Parts: sequence; structure tokens; C-alpha cells
Amino acid sequence: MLGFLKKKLSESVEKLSDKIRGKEELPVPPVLEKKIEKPAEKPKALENAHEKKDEKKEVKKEENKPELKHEKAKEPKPEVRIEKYEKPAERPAEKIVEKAVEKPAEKVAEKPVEKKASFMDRLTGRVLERKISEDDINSLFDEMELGLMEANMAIETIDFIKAEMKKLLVGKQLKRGDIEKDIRSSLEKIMLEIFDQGKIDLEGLAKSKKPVCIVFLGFNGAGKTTSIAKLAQYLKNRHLDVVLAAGDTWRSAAIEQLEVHGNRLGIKVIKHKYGADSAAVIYDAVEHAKAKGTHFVLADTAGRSHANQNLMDELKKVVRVNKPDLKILVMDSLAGNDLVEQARSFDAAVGVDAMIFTKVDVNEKGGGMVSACQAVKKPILYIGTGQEYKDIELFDAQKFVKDLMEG
Ligand SMILES: Nc1nc2c(ncn2[C@@H]2O[C@H](COP(=O)(O)OP(=O)(O)OP(=O)(O)O)[C@@H](O)[C@H]2O)c(=O)[nH]1
Ligand SMILES: [Mg+2]
Repeated sequence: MLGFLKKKLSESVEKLSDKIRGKEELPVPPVLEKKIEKPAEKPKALENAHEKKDEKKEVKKEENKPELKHEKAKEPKPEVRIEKYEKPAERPAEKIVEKAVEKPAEKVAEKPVEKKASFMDRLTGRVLERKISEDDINSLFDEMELGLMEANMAIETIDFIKAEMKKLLVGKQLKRGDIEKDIRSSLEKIMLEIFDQGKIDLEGLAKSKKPVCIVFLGFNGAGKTTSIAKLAQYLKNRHLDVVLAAGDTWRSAAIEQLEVHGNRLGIKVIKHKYGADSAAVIYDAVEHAKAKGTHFVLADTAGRSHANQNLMDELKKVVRVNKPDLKILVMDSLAGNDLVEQARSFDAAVGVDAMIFTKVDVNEKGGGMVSACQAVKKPILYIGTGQEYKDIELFDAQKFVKDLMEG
């Protein structure tokens, strides 16, 4: 689960680490480049130089002998004339010989020794440590933004992670061998900051109040009714009594669906007819629980779009009348980008106390979960990991982030 998000986060860490290390892979300074190349060129140049120098010496020898020249000129020998005729053609070669002999000899012999030493000093310093710059983080996010968006992460969340990462890393001197570890732990810290919004201890609540009334709300098909059944079984397994309230009086078969769960689990369901006031059904369930000394009332409600004002008003009434101890927003993790908007709207309308993300078992992305949490800063009560009653995991931010980052 959340494999795609894990991959993208892991890629982020690796890319940043590689980038930083990459810069340390020491681009050879231009001066040294020349130094390295020259020795290869040098033998050729020098060979030529020697060859041509010898030629030159001979030529010069002859030139420097005016007497000889005169003698030769005087002599009407055809061979001498031929020699004289060839000399002008050799002159350009003399120039080449001069260059080859003088210039490489200076560079190869004098400069390399001292520069090699200073280069080695720098090399040693840079290999051991590296200071992270703002540009390092910027360029990483330029590259990674698209991947995180593909994992359904909202731009504002990406910007938040980027800003936090800068706070934690910019200017920090990282040891070369620890770069990936340090970046990974910074990202873990940021993810934890997003997910760690406190814990809700249901068992502890049950000790302080009876009944504890929990209303489940959310978009159509998010998994509200299934989550209620899973949580009912979870609490029952811990010897806590539960009554269910069939507060979805609107969708056909919604009441029967809850009754099926109630029958399977051996849990009482309080219901009215279809079209009845949802607030009244929940009120009755609370009264029943008070009378029986039941620990929890888990109240179902109809699925609704946060954009539908009438249905949101009805939900406000449910809350106003029953003053539930917890309003839990159930969200389909597959809804991706829409989750931020859903979370914000429901929170603005009735005040969300905690969230449940369902279908995490079939969700590869998960960026929407991160973004929704970062947007409303509410704790996740648990995550749904399948269609059976046992498929709930109480949310443990530490464990979740560790799993996510281990990818
Ligand atoms: N794979 C998987 N499926 C789930 C999970 N939770 C719920 N579902 C499925 O999602 C579908 C909708 O679940 P419901 O519980 O009926 O959703 P709801 O929010 O009550 O829907 P409405 O009452 O119509 O608004 C069902 O087929 C559930 O089996 C989960 O964690 N994992
Ligand atoms: Mg339902």
C-alpha cells in the first residue's frame, strides 16, 4: 500500500543525496585538466621538437656558415643548388619547432607540482563535508514536484515540505557518508509533523464518559458504514459495549445495510423509517445507551457532498442536537486530490475531530492523505485496509511514517 508515494519520497531522498554527492565528485579544475592532458601531448611535441630541432640545428649550422654559403654559391655544383632551394620550405618548420620546445616545457615542468598539492587539499576538505544550500533544495523540488503531484500531493503540501526541509537542512554541514541518512531523517521528521496530530484514546474516553457518542460523516461511498462496523467489532473485542444508530435515513437500503452488520456482530441497531430526521435517530440511540449503560454510540449518517448546502445544513443539525463527543470524517483515500477540499469543507461546516482514511489497501498513491492532514491538522483515528471487519489499523503516526519512508 502507498507504494507509489513511497517510491516518490524515496526518489526525492536519493536524488538530493546524489545531487549533493555529485557536486563532490570533484569536477577537475581547468588548470589540472591541462596538466593531465599535457603529459600525453608532451612526448609527441617533444619528439617532433627533438627531430625538428636536430634538423634546425643542421640548418642553422649551415646558415651560420656564411663562408660555406659563399663557397657553395660559388661552386657551380648542381647538388648545392638543390639544397639551397629546399631550405625556404623548411623555414615554417623552424617556427613549429620553437613553439613545441618552449611552451610545453614551461607548463609541464613548473606549474603542476604546486597546483596538485592545493587541489589535494581542497579534495580532502570537500570529500568529508558538504554544506547544503538553498539551491540544492530548490533544484531537487524542481525535479520532484511532478512526481509528488502524480502521487496526489497538493502543491501547498509540497511547498510546505520544501520550506521545512530548507529550515532543517540549509546551511547544515553534512558529512559525506551521512548525507542520505540526514536527508531521509529530515523528511521523516516533516512527515511526522504532518501526521502526528495527537492521539484519541477511545478506551480512555469510555472510562470518563458513558456513552461516548461518535458521529461518522463524509462523502458518498467513502466507507462510513463499513468503518462503523469495523470499529464496533474492535471495541466489542475490548469488552466495550456498542449501540449503532441508523442515521442514514436517506439512501435506499442504508438502514438494512447497518442492520446486517449489527446482526452479524450481535450489536443493537436503533433505527427509524426512511426520511426520518437523522438527528432524532441519533438522539434516541444516545438515550438507549444511557438507559443500558452502553459505552459507545456509533452513529451512521448519509453520504453527502460538501458542496451540497442543504445536506450540510442537515449535518449541522445532527451536531447541534446531539453534541457528539467526536465527529469523525471518513474519507476514501482513493479520492486523491479531492481530499483536501473535502477535509476543509467538512471541518469548516461542523468541526472535524479526527479522520479515518479507507481503502488504503488499494491505494498506491497516498499524497492526498498527507495533504488532507496537512490542511486540517487533525489526527487520523485509523485506516481501513480491506473489506473485512478485522481490516482496521489504529493509526500510529510513528509507525506509518517509518513504513512510508522505508519504501
Ligand atoms: N478495499 C477496501 N474497501 C473498503 C474499505 N472500506 C470500505 N470499503 C468498501 O467501500 C464500499 C463503500 O462502503 P460503505 O461503508 O458502504 O460506504 P459509505 O460511506 O457508508 O457509503 P454511503 O452510505 O453510500 O455514503 C463498500 O464496498 C466497502 O466494502 C477499505 O478499507 N478497503
Ligand atoms: Mg453508508
